[in-house]
Amino acid sequence: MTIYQPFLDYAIATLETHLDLSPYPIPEGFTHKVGTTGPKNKPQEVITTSYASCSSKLRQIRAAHVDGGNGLQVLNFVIFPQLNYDLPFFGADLVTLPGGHLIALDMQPIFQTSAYQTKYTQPLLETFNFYQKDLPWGGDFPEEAQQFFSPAFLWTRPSQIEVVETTVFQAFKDYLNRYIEFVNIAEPAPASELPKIKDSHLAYLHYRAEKDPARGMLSRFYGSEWTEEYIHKFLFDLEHKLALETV
Ligand code: DBV
Repeated sequence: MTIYQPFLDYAIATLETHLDLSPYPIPEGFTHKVGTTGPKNKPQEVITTSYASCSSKLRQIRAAHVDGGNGLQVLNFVIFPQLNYDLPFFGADLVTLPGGHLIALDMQPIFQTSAYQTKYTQPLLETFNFYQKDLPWGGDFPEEAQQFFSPAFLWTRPSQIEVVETTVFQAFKDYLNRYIEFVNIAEPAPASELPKIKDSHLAYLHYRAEKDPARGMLSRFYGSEWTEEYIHKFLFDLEHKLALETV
């Protein structure tokens, strides 16, 4: 069992329980990818598996789960709402490297207005403050990424794996359940808002695809051609989907 498999299992089971999910097609060659890393005399397999589904209000619910042994475990779990809802993105970036753990958990806003924060951050602040006591701020991260985060961004670098398996896991569950509550009460956005929502999704996805911190890591294991396809046609696929007009 990997560190983050319980997170993924919980997320899928909870989303299936509360939402009416449909499969989201995963392009050929992305569902399961095996590579190797490390010294020739002691190769380490790196297995990346993908999960995806969708619902009436959620365009893509997707996970990339990287299992590279004890020194490399990653779960990148992101939910992209349909373009006719003003819901935030649910973003979890859970990374274990030899140097320790990196945890990013947030509901990333599509608008940086106080009205939007009242609607989608305010209800989360009590939960955020509860966990921030045990999950101290993880320090610097790219300046250009900061525009995409909410005031409830749980960003932390725990040193003990027990903290990940308990406190971080509980925070992940609480954030996901709160997000499902937002989804259930969400109403379609007014037509006047649709162009702004689409632009915001494209800006966020363009940034994530271009600056994906995993690009170097994935390219090392699977080559840059496969990696670029994986990033642009699955992980952050809106531009590609719009080009095919199959959103
Ligand atoms: N990050 C991804 C995907 C991953 C992934 C699809 C498949 O978006 C993994 C895997 N993230 C990953 C790895 C690292 C990070 C780092 C492997 C470590 C890179 C390294 O240190 O070698 C949040 N993830 C990070 C960082 C941040 C995030 C802030 C540290 C700084 C950095 O390296 O960029 N979530 C991530 C992010 C945004 C977000 C950048 C921006 C909107 O929402």
